[in-house]
Amino acid sequence: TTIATQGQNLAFPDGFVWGAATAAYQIEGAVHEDGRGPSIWDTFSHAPGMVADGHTGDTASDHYHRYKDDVRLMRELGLRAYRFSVAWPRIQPSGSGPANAAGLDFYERLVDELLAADVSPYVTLYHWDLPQVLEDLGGWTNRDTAYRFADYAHAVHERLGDRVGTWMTVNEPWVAAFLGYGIGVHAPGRASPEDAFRASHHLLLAHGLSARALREAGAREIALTLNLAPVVTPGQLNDPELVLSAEDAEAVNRVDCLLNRQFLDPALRGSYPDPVLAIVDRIAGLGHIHDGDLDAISQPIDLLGINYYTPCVVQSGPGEPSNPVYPGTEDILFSGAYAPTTAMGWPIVPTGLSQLLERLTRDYPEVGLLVTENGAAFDDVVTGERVHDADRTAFLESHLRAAHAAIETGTDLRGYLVWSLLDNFEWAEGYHRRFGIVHVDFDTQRRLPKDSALWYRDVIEQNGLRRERAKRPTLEAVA
Ligand code: PNW
Repeated sequence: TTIATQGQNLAFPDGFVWGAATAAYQIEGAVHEDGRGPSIWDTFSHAPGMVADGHTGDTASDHYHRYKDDVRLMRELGLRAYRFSVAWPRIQPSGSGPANAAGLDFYERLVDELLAADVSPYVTLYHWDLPQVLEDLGGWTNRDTAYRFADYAHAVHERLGDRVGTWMTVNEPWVAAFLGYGIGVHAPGRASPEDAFRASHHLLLAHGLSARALREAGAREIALTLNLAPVVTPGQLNDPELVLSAEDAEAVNRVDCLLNRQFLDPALRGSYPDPVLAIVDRIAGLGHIHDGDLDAISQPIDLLGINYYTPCVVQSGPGEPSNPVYPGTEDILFSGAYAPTTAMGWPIVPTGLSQLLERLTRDYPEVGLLVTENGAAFDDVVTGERVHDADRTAFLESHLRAAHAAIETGTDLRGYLVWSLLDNFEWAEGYHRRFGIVHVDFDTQRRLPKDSALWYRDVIEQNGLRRERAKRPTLEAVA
């Protein structure tokens, strides 16, 4: 059968990078193997009450043992790139000192398997699994952690640099700092706005110091990956041209500074925006921002990685309750359900992606852009040998159309990576939230490509979207 999709045929630029993404703690399992040390996510997930139903990453999607099957799936889907993260505690079990050869061996095997399958490895160096020993010394609130991170980055590059072209330093420092240290719903589970701002700066410093080390070692392409979102009022969702009251404009700007520009400006312009400095000064003081830090943080980078899921909707007026994830916004109201949502409760707003890409192009024109994560959790149902996840396909298609619209207006978008290749450990939600385009049965570890994966395979093969889909066979499950 052919499946009709809406709208026109859309071709993407030649060489557009189609791929998918994962992260070490979310898929690997094998937490005690080959000398891996504990990370803050082992500690956090094993602490009672922190993750839904007490789920942990002990086994996860068992990718550590099944990476060959997983790479075969990637080849069958035609992925050109695979973004994965290296687990710091596999490389330095206690966060510093000589590299653990067995840990590096695993990633070397994975990279070689990817290259043999003609899939380019895109390596993230930090996707939230800080070695527990470093947390015991203060974690990201300790400036020294940034220096330890640069050493670790250097060690990974030394082994894989001849085969890996694209290096992503730190994934989503906002989430790591404000969910991990600010409100404690992520590891390490601390709830202190002051700690969050210190952690945030040190994560940026870790980015800058590691970018410098990677550059000196000859890395080809260096990126920072941020969770970014357009910040708008409820009225602007329907009418982007709406003129805001002075109070709403100030509320929008303040939240935009905390969520987006707190990271974009230091990395790409070498400065913090004034509203951020004012809030940091009031809550944490500025003593942790040393002379020279912003020079280190603003190392030239080649790519900005964008993780986009949903916009951030705010207006002036007392927050009820105020949103502690954004310290210094007690007088701002955050809104939730203004559009149909995914299983995460995140409203689906594809135009947010085109808006975001166009804004980045306007305000930070120097850096190339790559969507490093976009995707959705839905309550998938396995029916026989299929998962008919039409909702996920619609989500991905609408966001690709938005990405294409931004390209047409001049955005230098180099590629698009779906979050995620596989169903996996969704942090505080455990295994209850499925983001994969490939279904994982967590009892048997069987992989079954969902309909969205088959659709994505066609998109990649066509280098874009077509009105009609060709008739092609489904993919076999992998036991
Ligand atoms: C990202 N928020 O996390 C991560 O990079 C992935 O590891 C994760 O699985 C994916 O998105 C889906 O959640 C986020 O609360 C977690 O704004 C939380 C937020 C944003 C991103």
